[in-house]
Amino acid sequence: MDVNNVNLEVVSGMASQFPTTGLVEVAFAGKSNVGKSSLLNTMVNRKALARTSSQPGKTQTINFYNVEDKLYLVDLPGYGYAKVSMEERKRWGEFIETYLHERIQLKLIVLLIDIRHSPGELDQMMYKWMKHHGFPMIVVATKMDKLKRSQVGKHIAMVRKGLGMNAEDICIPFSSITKQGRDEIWEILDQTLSL
Ligand SMILES: Nc1nc2c(ncn2[C@@H]2O[C@H](COP(=O)(O)OP(=O)(O)O)[C@@H](O)[C@H]2O)c(=O)[nH]1
Ligand SMILES: [Mg+2]
Repeated sequence: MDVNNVNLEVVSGMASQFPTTGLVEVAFAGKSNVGKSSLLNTMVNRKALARTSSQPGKTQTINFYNVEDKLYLVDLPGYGYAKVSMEERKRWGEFIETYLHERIQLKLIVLLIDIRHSPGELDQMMYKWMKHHGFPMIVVATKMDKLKRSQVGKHIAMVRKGLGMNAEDICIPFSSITKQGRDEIWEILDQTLSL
């Protein structure tokens, strides 16, 4: 898709603030600092629309980016940030769960995993939980520019195995630096959403 118009339409801290336009949605989930905001920016050809941070754990809101009045890209708060209290963690879990369960317009979840490391326990939990509930999802393995090209295949296999992905499940290597993987992800969105 050609993206010219995109804007952060809704920043929500509670479900009553979610948009009511009915546009289809694609949500980005993953550990804090895995590269969700960077992926979002790359998808819409913007440098700093979604704010990226080298300090993890900042975003606790669910942010809806309106793309061409055709869909929302939805930036979910990252999980696994050590310096949050149990109380905050619980609130985070409930908020995300509410979002995932309530949105009938949610057509695809993109789960981000850092290509350099084996998926952690929280990644595995997230993946299993989403699979269990039957959400359509793909995995994007971020920061592939940090690996030698010759290492990419091995690391994708590691991510797939770590999450217990089936052969037909999709896992795309991606870099927000080189933009590798961007077109492939858009192709999947175009197909899934019939844009
Ligand atoms: N080398 C490299 N760094 C990345 C990539 N994606 C994100 N980063 C960096 O990782 C940090 C966290 O990225 P961010 O998008 O804010 O992660 P978020 O917390 O998941 O939204 C930032 O310093 C980004 O510049 C990537 O593909 N390659
Ligand atoms: Mg972010």
